[in-house]
Amino acid sequence: MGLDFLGAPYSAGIDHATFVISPFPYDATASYGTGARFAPARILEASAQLELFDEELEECPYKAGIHTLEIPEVPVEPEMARRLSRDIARDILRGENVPVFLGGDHSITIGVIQAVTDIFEDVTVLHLDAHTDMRNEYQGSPLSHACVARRASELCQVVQAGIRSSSEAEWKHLKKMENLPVTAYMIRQDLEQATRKILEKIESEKIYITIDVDCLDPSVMPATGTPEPGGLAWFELLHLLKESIKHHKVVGFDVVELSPAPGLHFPEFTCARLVYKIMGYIKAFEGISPK
Ligand SMILES: [Mn+2]
Repeated sequence: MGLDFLGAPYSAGIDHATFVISPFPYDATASYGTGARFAPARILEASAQLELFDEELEECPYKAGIHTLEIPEVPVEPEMARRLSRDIARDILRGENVPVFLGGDHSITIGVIQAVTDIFEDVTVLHLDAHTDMRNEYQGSPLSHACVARRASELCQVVQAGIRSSSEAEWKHLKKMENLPVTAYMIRQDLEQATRKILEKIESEKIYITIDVDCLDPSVMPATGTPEPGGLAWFELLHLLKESIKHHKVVGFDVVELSPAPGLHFPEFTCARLVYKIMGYIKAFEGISPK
């Protein structure tokens, strides 16, 4: 039996969906804590506990239509996994729906962004993460989770926020490209100014949002492979997302790198809530009505 986001009674058929949830259980490239392959099922299970009404928006975002795909068998081999995430994303985008990928480690985003940039000429990736992920290759692989932003930057503009961990080589590369990130420290110092900076940097109308949950502070999100202290608070993240979504058209998004911890429920619930908040913002600001 399949798992539906929010549970079967609130799921829409694919023909009536705005959002198509694509669980993608893959973590073969994780380098430190693994277990992200278990995250999609945990997030879907937790989502059944969500309140359907969003009190901030005063509406029920699920009415935009949410369809959940079956959890696929993902090949371990990185190139095959990349192709599968690309093909799934392409099918969803061709159906004029918004893909919502649930990782999995961050490498799953590489294929998705390939599909996005194949279909949309002008799109910016908004990348929320503790890490720059700008390595050209990592542990011998150009498809590692540590290379996601680098691969994306070869295809389109990448705007990074929440960063607080980078190698010297990655930082030098970003500096040379005149594309230094909006750091977690900048966000904590002045949220409004940091938000304006992100919006100023984004050059296109369309955005794809990729959220490594380690952008959040470990006190908010302890269950992730590579936690870094000093991350975003919940409302800081929501504020950045809300303003970005208000001013741009979101063509898809993903939430990756949850690594469920036994006995600790709240991280997967937090991910489910995050996904639902983003859907709510998209529905509210883009004026999506039920199909
Ligand atoms: Mn990260």
